[in-house]
Amino acid sequence: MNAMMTRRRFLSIAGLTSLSLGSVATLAACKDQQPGTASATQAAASPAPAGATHAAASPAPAATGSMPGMAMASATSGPQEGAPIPAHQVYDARPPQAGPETTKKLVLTTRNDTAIAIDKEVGYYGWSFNGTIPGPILRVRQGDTVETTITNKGTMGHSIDFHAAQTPWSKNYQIILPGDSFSFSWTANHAGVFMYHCGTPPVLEHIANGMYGAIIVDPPQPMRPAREYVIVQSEFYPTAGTGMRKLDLAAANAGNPRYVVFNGYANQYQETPLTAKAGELIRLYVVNAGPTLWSAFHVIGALFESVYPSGSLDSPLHWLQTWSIAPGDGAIFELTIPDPGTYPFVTHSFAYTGRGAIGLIKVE
Ligand SMILES: [Cu+2]
Repeated sequence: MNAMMTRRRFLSIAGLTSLSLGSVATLAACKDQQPGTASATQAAASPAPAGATHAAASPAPAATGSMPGMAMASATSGPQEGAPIPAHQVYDARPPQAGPETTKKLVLTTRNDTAIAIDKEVGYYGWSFNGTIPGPILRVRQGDTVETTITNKGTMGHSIDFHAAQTPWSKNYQIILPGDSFSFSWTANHAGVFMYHCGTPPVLEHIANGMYGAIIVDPPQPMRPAREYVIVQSEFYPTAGTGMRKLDLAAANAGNPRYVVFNGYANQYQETPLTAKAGELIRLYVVNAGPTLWSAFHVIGALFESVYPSGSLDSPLHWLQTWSIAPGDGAIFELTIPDPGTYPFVTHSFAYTGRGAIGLIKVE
């Protein structure tokens, strides 16, 4: 691991960070959901100016032991398995709009105390950005400067990795210790939809536990008006049984999830369908957070008028039936559904479809 940051170098960067944080006057409206509350309200991450709540940087904790971020998951400590699960709130799949300002301020908080429901009987002690799984939907415009501040309110080291960014991993994606904040800027050079996630080793555990989300980068010329939704596919690997569960690390390593879900909860858009009007253009921004399985994204009863592979706007393909999205990738789907009715969206990888990866689009 000689490429990883040394503690000395990390503390050096953390020190610089705490100096720079004072200039972060206005922060994004990324509502930080508190522990114990339901998981899934979208922490609207539009870089809107309101809601400056995360400006203060906590002092760095005293250095003890070695790299907290390298610690293994706390799957055997902390809250107890079998406890009652929290109420679920439907994750709002509607993306925020990007504001007109060319400098966007994003504020993300990492946590280890995000208790969520995965279905009606099973909950999970997850880790998160801003207290929801997935984290907030972020949206900026191509060319924007994105001033990002990560505050670690967790119990171990966390980090950030924006797939939308071209920025040095060795400087900006390194481990942030509990209690610390870190700020850096990057330029959104390419439009599309991208994953963001925690990249702290073991990355499998940080993603499996919920540390991911989607960021949309709009092109300079806006895409056609459409009914837009963001769908993040991911896997959960809870231990067997009902009530609150923790990570089953063996299952995660085997790539054998109990659940494959859209936006953090099994089948949630069956009970609360996404909606559209007949003949209306629908645009789905889909990210496959994994951590391990591919998504075979498909809408039953419809074809994709356009698919933008990997979220890239340069080379759309037309009239496709199913599109494969690798873990860590995204794609934009445009479709128009001419007839009213109910149209399921699934991963067409059917060993996993029944584990929670079915939603509905209700067309009226
Ligand atoms: Cu993490």
